[in-house]
Amino acid sequence: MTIYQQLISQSGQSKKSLAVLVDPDKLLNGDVENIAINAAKAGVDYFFVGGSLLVNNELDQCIITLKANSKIPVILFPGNTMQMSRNADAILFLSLISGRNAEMLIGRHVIAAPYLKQSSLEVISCGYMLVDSGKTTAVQYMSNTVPIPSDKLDIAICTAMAGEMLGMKLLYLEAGSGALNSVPLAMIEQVKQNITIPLISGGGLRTPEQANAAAIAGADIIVIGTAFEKNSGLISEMADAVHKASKRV
Ligand code: 1GP
Repeated sequence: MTIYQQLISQSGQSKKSLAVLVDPDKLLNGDVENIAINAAKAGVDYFFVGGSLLVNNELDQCIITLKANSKIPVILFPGNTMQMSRNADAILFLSLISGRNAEMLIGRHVIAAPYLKQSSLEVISCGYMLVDSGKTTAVQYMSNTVPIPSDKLDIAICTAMAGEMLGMKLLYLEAGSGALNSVPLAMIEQVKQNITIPLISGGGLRTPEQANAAAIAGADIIVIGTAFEKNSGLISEMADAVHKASKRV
């Protein structure tokens, strides 16, 4: 089964997943090892690996360490075309559909396509929607795009609908790593009600209660990174909070 087939099957059964975001620049190799061990114990579903700007060339080592210490699938979550690695299992092929920067909508993808074609990475197209979070985030600055205002639910809904109609396999509602405010629950709820593909959400989720609420609102995958950078012991509580939002059938 491919990772995407697994995602579709879980979303169809209203099973919620936790993805731990690992930014190789923010962690030492020992920290990555701890995260992998704690995540495996906690039953974490996915690792997302990447960052808005990586300067330390630690991406491959980070993935190797995650894989050496767990069987959790590693999905690239690239901030740019430098962040590709054959050691990962899959890549979120992100098109920044909330913005109007052609490079982020299709330009970088043209550059990445031949590499991806030759690799064995599973390529999963993903409509990436940046939502205003109260301050300028790294992704907003680096992508040179304007986020969707957090109170404009109609814009978020129509953007998500257009993304699905264009053939995106996933949608990602993103407040940005370390966001002041996470994506409003009403926005997650409304977007989910208007699409049929799985929904990812993350950015600024710091407590198990917040993660649980975002999953109940409709996110199929909750992504958390910053909260684990200082305390990887929090992973098991967060995983429980997300998993318990699954509907019992
Ligand atoms: C960023 O949504 C993720 O793309 C995770 O954000 O680091 O704030 O948890 P945090």
